[in-house]
Amino acid sequence: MPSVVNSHNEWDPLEEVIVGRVEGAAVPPFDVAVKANTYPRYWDFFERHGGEPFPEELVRAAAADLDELCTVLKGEGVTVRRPEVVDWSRRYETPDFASSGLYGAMPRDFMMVVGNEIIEAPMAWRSRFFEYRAYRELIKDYFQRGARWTAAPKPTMGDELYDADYPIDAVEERHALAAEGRFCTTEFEPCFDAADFTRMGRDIFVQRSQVTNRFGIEWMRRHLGDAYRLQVLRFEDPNPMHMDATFVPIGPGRVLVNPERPCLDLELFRRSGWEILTPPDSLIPADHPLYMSSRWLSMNVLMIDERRVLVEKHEEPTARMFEQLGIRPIRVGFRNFNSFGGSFHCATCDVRRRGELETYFDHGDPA
Ligand code: DAV
Repeated sequence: MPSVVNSHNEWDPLEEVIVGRVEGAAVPPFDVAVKANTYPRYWDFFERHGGEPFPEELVRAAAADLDELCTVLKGEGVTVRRPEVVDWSRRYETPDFASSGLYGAMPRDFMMVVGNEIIEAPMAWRSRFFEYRAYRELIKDYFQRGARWTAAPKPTMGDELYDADYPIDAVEERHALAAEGRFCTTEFEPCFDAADFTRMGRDIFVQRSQVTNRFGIEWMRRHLGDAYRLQVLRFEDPNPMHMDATFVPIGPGRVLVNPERPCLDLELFRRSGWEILTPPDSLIPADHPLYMSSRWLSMNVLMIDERRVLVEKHEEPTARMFEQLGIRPIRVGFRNFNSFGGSFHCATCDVRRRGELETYFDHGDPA
């Protein structure tokens, strides 16, 4: 009997998926880590509204986008599950810090499925410390039906996890710091968001980012053990947070690479005969609110299988690229949701894809 939780890569036929919920979303209190990953244009908004619920009309419109996504997924034969609705504006205090929450809109950030195991990420933003609360009912159910369940070590998220000298206001300086591997999180304790990882069978890739430190990567490496190779990829990106608008596999042997964030470690992909594709620029209008992401959400796609992909309905150049690759784009309106910092890949976590653990790379190992 195949496990109820089974996913080894980003493209096998999708059978069951968790789609996030934006109801109850709150503006995160504006601290170092939030500032390091948001754009100056919105700093005033965070300063004023940190801790408050997100404006109701934005939430309502984004929730409608998610409902439409669920309808489309069901129409494609996929089972859809949803997390709990939580009031994320509630304040909390631990022995190490005080904050309020963010949302349960991005299951991709919080959980990672590797084979039949669900791994809960420790996260790095204080506003995301309790994000697991939205997913516990779902994960308990998957566990009861046979899945393995691991929660990575909970960080304290005390002051030591954040670099007090990180040049928060000097956005230009971040390029040089990123090249040195320095970001706003320190190596005090492991931290990571699940979206900094991408799964391609026995090979799993990760980036050091503002929210994923080397300690967290090393935890994952040892946890995964010998059956997997976890490899760090480097990008020219001053502000990395999550790999899924930077480096996005769309099938065995094909990966989209963000042209503004060149990958410095493509050798394995080249040697293994992978096609390295440059996606077209996004058509998100310059004045469209994007509180927590860049405009590259156009490449944050979800593969339903190797021949079907979800594409935002205004992103015609992206849809055409997929058509030329022989992949049918399924167009869904998602602009309102985009304002919360993600698109289809962020908003979902594939719990079950029909397929087995395979190797897609030539490691040049002796026969
Ligand atoms: O700004 O390109 C998008 C992904 C966030 N979960 C960006 C990152």
